Order: sequence, then C-alpha cells, then structure tokens
Amino acid sequence: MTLGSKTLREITGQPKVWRQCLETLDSLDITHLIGKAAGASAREWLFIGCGTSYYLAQAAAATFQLLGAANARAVPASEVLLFPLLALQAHRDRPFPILISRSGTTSEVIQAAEYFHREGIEFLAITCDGNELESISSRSLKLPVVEESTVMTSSFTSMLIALQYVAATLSGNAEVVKGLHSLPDTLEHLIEAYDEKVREFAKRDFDNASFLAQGALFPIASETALKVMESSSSYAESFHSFEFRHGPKSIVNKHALVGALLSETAFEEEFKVLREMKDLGAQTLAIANAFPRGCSGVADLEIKLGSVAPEPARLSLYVVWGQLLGSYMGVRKGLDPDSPQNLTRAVTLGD
Ligand code: F1P
Repeated sequence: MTLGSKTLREITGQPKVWRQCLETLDSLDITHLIGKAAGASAREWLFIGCGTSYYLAQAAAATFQLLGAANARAVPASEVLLFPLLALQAHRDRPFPILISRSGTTSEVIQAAEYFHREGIEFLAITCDGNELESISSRSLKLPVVEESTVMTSSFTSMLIALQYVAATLSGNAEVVKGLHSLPDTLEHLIEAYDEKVREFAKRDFDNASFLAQGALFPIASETALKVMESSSSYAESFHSFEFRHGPKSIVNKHALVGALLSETAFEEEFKVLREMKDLGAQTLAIANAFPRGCSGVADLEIKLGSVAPEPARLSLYVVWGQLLGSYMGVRKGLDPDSPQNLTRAVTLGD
C-alpha cells in the first residue's frame, strides 16, 4: 500500500459518496426528521461538534443563516460541557441542538447529549458511523458514508451537504437543493482537471500555511488548515481575509503559503489581500468559482470551480483541494496520511 492511498482514495471517491447521500436525502421526510422540537424558525439552532465536525457545525450554521432557515450558531462540544450558560445563552429560549459526529463516539459529544437529556432538551444527531450517539438520540440522521481514514474527508462534505439540504428544504429554496445535486458531476470533472496539479504544488517547500476566507467560507478555510495540519504535520492556520492584514501577515515570506478561498460576493476585496501577500513574496493558492478578467494567472496555483450551484451550495467544492494538498504534503514529507502522527479516528476521554 502506498503512503496515504486509503485517504486519497476516499477524497477522490467523494462524487460517488455524494450521489449516494443525495439519494438518501431525497427519500427523507425532513419535517418528520426534525419534528416539532425544532419549533418555529425563530428558535435558535445550535450546531455542535469537535475538530472537523466543529468546522462543519460552523459551515452548517452559516448556511441556515444565509438561507433564512433559522437563527443558527455553532459551538465546540466542550463549551457546552464547561460553560453551558455561555454556550446555550441561557437567557434566551432553549436552542434546538444539532450534535455532529462522524464516529458517534467522541466523548465531548456524548457528554453534551447526556447534558441535553438531563435538561429535557430534545436534539438531533448527524452521524456516519452511528454508534453510541445514534443509540442515545431520539432523532438521528445516519448517512451512508463508510470512511476508514483517520482524518475526516467525505464524512465532512457529506454531512455538510446533508445539513445544507435540510436548510434549503426548510426555507423552500429549490435552487439550492438543485445546486447540491449538481455537485457530484462538477467535482468529478474538477478532480480530473486539478488532482495532479495539487500533487505537483504540494512538492513546494512551505514553512507554514495560512488559509484566508470570509463569510460562510471561513469554516471551510479552517477545515482546510486542519487537513494540512493533520495529514502532513505542518503548521497551518485560518484567518478572515481582511484580518490577515492586522498582524498575521508578518509571517509572509517566500517560504509561506497563503491560500485564498474566494467568494463570489466579495471576490474583488478578498482577491486584493491575496495579491498583496503575493507582492510580499508568498507562494499563493487561489480557489474561486470564477476569476474575473485581470485576476487570472496571479496565484501560483489557481483552481476554478465553475459550479452552476447558487453560492451557498458550493461550500463542499472548496474543501477538496485542502484535503488533497494536506495528503500530498504529508506523502512528500515521507509521512503516511492514513496514520497521522498523534491522531486517532475519534477522541474518547477516560472517565
Ligand atoms: C471528531 C474528530 C475529527 C478529527 C479526528 C478526531 O470526530 O475530532 O474531527 O479529525 O478524527 O475526531 P467525530 O466526532 O466527528 O467522529
């Protein structure tokens, strides 16, 4: 087995997994799934997870807000356990918690579920493996994703697509549901076009990597940084694009990678930041749905998504390149992304 082969196979196999998940979602009665517990859209939905699943929670909350499906926030499961008054904003109506966990065994998530049980707060669980979380949840959505890799790839994108599907259904946004259905074919063509380019790009020597984004793409930038850290044991971080100017840009030099996940809404302003960092000597990566005239050919690696989906539905397409980059950087360093240093598939804490 070559280094990272299992993880890379699962990354490039996402189009097929997305199709299977969308088939499952099309057959679901979403209203029945969330039930009365979700109440009117005025009730706040609180998305909860750890690690990759926390960034997934942030991306899902942004989607619910953007589509007007519900007021939504995201917190790490640990905040519910350690600072419940802060996490749940106790002065307001009880939230509708959504617990997200690929494994369904992460201790902080299980303990949060037990907390909600004690408080009499009904919640919804989103999982791939099911396990304890599914068994203790009165409402759960288990997606048909079988993922062996330690790091989360297709599980992240599949659960994100599922939550976006729920948000679009609740808000009656047929265009977003249709857009989600277009993603598997789009990704299939993009992998053919860019997989080898990302592998070549990963051979460059970076001391550190900063991934920049605004809005709903910010959690995708955070997940991109986490994939690079987990799969290649390299230092990476995410920043709001404009925030990068306020100090962190001091790390920029020719050994620094700056990657921009560029929205359609704020492309021009976000691209200015990337151009400034290139002028400071950074090696650059740009991911965008389209590159207006005068903006192409600036980044060292440019990935054009070309999706027909509405902007909120494109989030999963942006993260695949960080999944690949992290794995290829790990292999280039002689590491095995299938067995990342210090990591386990789930974090279960002793009692
Ligand atoms: C959460 C998680 C992953 C991380 C690693 C350890 O898992 O923190 O995000 O990459 O695999 O577990 P889960 O609760 O979604 O199973």
